Amino acid sequence: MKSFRENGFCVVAGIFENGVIDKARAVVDALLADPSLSDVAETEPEDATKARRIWAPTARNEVFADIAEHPRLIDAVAQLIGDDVVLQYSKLNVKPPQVGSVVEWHQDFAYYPHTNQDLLASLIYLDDATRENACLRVAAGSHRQGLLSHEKDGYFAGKISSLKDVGVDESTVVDCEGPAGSVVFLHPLVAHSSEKNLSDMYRRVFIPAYRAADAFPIYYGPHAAHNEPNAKLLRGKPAKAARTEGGVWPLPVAAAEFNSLYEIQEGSHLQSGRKAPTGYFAHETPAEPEAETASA
Ligand SMILES: O=C(O)CCC(=O)C(=O)O
Repeated sequence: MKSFRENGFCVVAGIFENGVIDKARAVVDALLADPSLSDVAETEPEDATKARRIWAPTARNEVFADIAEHPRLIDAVAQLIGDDVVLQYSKLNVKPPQVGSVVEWHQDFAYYPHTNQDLLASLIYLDDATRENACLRVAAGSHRQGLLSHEKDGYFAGKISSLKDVGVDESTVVDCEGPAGSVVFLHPLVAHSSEKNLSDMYRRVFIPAYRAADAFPIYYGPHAAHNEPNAKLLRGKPAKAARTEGGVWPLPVAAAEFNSLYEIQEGSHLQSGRKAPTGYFAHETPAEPEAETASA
C-alpha cells in the first residue's frame, strides 16, 4: 500500500482462492468462442475473428460480478481509497496471441476526471503476465506529476505523445509481471501502457474500476453517460456531498465520439463518420481558407 502512494501502483498476489481465476478464464473462453462475440466485444483490426475488449463483463456473467465484489479485493481497495467504495465500471482486455493491440501511454484520470482523485483501476491478470506477452508497464511515481497532456491538434487524443515529451523519466518504467490472479492497483494519475502481444500466449486482464463514493465525474461525456447508470455502491455509505480537490482539469473532449481507448489512441474515431462535439462542447474550429474568387 505504501508503494501505491509512492509509486502510483502496487502488485498484490494471493487475493483470490484457488479456482476463482480458472473459472473466469473458462467464462472468457466461452465468450470468445460464441458466434455472437462481436455483440459483446471489440475486435482486433488485424484479425476480426479475435476480440481485444469484452465490454462490461460484470454485467454479462456473475463470475465477474463476484470477483469485482470479492470481499478481500474490496478490503484492499478500501485501504487505498477509503471505506465507501463504488464500482465505477468493468472491462476485460484480451491481448490475443500475435495480434493483441498496443495500449499507448495514458492516465485514466484523463478519460474520467472526477471531483477528487480517490479512484483506482484494479487489473486482475487471468493469465501469467510477463514482458513477453505484454504485461502492463507503469511509469513509477508519474502520478505525482499531475495530469499530463493527452491532446493532439487541440482535441483529446487518449494518449500521451511520449513520456519524454511530457517530462516523465523513461528510466522509471517498471514491468508489472505476475502470475494469473495477481492484481495491479493503479492510481488514476499514474501513466501506464502495454506493448503489442507478439507471443503465442494470451494476456487477458479483467479490470474492475472503483472510486470513493464522494468522487463524482466532472465531465458527463459519452463514457460517463454509458457507465454512470450502472455504478454501484459496494461497501459503506452513499455520499451526501461531493468532495472536491481544487484545480483545473482538461476535459476529454475528442474531435469525434469514440467507443474505446483503442479507437481514440489509433485515431480510427476520426474515420468513423461519428459526429464531432456540438453545442456547448464544440471547440472553435480554425476558419476555412477563403475560396479564391475570379476577378472581374
Ligand atoms: O490491458 C492493458 O495492458 C492496459 C489496460 C489499460 O490501461 C486500459 O484499458 O485502460
